[in-house]
Amino acid sequence: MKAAVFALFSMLVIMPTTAKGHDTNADHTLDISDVWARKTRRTTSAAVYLKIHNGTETVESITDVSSPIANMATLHLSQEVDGVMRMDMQDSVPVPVGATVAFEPGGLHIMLMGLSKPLAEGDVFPVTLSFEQAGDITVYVDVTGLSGPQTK
Ligand SMILES: [Cu+2]
Repeated sequence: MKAAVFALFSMLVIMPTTAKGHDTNADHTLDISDVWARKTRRTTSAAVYLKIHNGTETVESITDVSSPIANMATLHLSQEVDGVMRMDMQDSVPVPVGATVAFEPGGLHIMLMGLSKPLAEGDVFPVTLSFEQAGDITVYVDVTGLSGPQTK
């Protein structure tokens, strides 16, 4: 079971390499990359981060998110308001043509509530993003240590 999930994840890692070269505009696709979440000690909540590049010729917007490992998934935006950090639920997140929208710590994230188990480093689990035009796209989340992805 775990091997099957990992195989799917490997496919996902390979796909973006075939779609390299956004400059050429050869790929008219939504490119979702760098999908990760920090490990958690509890099952209360987790935040998922990723990048979305809109290589299509239509304005996109994420209207919904879900994951089989969470009771609830929502689009959240962390921001500082009057010196206090707060999280606001977003009904949708626009992804303009040619733009890359980054979900990253301190900003946009997918908030998962009520996990079926704590996230352990090395886990891989699916999250589905619903786009206004492209429909549902499922990506696989790579669970990292507390310091996030090691890119160096
Ligand atoms: Cu949140």
